[in-house]
Amino acid sequence: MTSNPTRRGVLGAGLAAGAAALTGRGAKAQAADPAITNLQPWNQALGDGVDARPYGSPSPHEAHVKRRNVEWLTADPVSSVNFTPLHELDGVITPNGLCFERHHAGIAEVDPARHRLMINGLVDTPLVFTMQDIMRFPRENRMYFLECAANSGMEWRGSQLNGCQFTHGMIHNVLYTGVPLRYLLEEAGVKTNGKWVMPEGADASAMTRSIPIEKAMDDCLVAFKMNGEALRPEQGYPVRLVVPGWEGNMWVKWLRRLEVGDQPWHHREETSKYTDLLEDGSARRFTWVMDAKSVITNPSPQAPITHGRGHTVITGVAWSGRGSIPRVDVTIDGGKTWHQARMSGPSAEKSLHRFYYEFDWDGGPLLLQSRAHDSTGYVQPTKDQLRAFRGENSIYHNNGIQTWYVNEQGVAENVEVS
Ligand SMILES: Nc1nc2c(c(=O)[nH]1)N[C@H]1C(S)=C(S)[C@@H](COP(=O)(O)O)O[C@H]1N2
Ligand SMILES: [Mo]
Repeated sequence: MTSNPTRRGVLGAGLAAGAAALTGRGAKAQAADPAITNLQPWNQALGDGVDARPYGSPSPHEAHVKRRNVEWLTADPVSSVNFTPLHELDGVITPNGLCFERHHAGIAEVDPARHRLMINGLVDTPLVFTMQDIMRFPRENRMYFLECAANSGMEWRGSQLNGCQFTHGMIHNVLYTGVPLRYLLEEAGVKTNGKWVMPEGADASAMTRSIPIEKAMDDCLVAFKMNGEALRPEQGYPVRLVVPGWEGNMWVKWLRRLEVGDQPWHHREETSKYTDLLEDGSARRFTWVMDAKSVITNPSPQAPITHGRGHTVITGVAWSGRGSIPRVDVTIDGGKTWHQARMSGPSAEKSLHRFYYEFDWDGGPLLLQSRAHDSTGYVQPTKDQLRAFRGENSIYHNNGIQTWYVNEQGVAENVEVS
């Protein structure tokens, strides 16, 4: 392994003595750098006071860090999707303002005082909760990824979109505060023939999905906070369903009703779109769990290597709907040799994990890939392995290994190797 994360120079101190060790990371011997010798505007004037920014926002220098959509992907921006800028983020939490959005009828602007959550169907006592009622149940804090089943869906037939924001950005990872769905269902009393739960949204699409009662009683949350603050309107304010590890479509936003039934309902969405086509033209109707997946976020097409050869940090994210990610492998030569990446940050079930691989770039072309292993022992497949049993007609559940080609200039491109 060329990587040696313990070989650590101290930037800004002992430059002469440390020069040899530091050159690989780009630090220069002390010189007349105007960034050091000149006074900067921020050195010379008082800044804003504490009353200027009652709700803070990022530095203007970070204005390029934003959700983006792909205009040709959908007919209009109301029933559409935008993408999380994964290549601009680090750690495992997605900041609230950067969580990708997927709406079928735009963002519902709900007044929490007039919002109600109803439970009906096969229950002993149909109930109606106000937001205040919901918040009187014991709540829990849990971190989960939400991935749209269509994430990477444009890549089934070959590499298409040039950036991990677009190939993998239909995912976000949030610390939710919410009430276990089980508590609300138990309050209503599910009848013995109640086998399915249908959540319904309060937006104009009135989205519904069928969830088996076992999952509803297991780890689902009725969540009202994300990363400590109220849900954003884009993410379902004031309340959304959290269905850990399962496809994003089931995580109904602006949740207004939970119906309990004895069989799954027929939904427009799931039957027409959220169904996986197989090679022989048949469809598998229920694919709920998101299998293990990973992607290198840096370098990547929107985040080239700009520092030249020498010490280089590769990083990315990995996740699994079936558990945690104990291990990620990284290759820089298209899979000839694999290196075990370094994991850093919390390792929670059904949540994003962060990995790093540090190496000395010789300036030659690279073929970068990452491969996730989850806690069940499952290993992320190649795209060819996936196509072998799912065919090329699929759209959903593409968890194949992603390749970035990096040229001598450090420019990265979405490619496929086989
Ligand atoms: N009420 C409602 N819930 C919804 C949707 C919707 O359009 N309406 N879209 C679903 C889909 S397809 C996905 S992938 C996720 C996206 O959640 P997000 O917008 O927080 O990223 O919400 C799901 N819940
Ligand atoms: Mo979705």
